[in-house]
Amino acid sequence: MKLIFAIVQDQDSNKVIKELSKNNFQITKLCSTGGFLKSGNTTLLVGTEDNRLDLAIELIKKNSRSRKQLIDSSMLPYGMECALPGYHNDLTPYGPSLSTGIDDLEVSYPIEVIVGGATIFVLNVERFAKL
Ligand code: 2BA
Repeated sequence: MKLIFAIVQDQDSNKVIKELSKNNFQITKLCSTGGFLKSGNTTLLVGTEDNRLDLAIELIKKNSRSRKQLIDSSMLPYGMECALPGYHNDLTPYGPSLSTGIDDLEVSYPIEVIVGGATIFVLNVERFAKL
């Protein structure tokens, strides 16, 4: 038996749950928060027999979309924007901070992040019981 942890966007969660349920998967829905964007997402726990694992993953994949999200650079830890894919200095003409000689003036700008489809982890289940 396997346990799937599927992290999906809140907007997709109802559709994913509906399709999994239609196919007789049992699901536990948890409200979760992404560590990077610090915004809500949904984590689904799905316990399944090994021979139905691929079907579950296919249904999760089919019903999860990736989306662009804009975040403010000031929300990132200092220097983190350089690690983002697509980061170029010319997008940020003043850099993350501008030295004024008096105080450091923070200049913030929008950063585009692509979130999802779904992030999944599959674990082997040692024991499953309903007591
Ligand atoms: P968040 O941590 O809020 O991340 C949202 C999106 O931000 C990620 O989308 C990714 O595109 C970007 N991102 C995250 N960390 C980054 C970093 N250090 N540098 C640059 N960009 C970064 P997804 O990869 O689709 O992940 C969506 C959500 O799935 C994540 O939300 C997190 O809750 C979960 N997740 C993804 N990978 C995970 C992992 N290895 N372990 C645990 N949770 C994970």
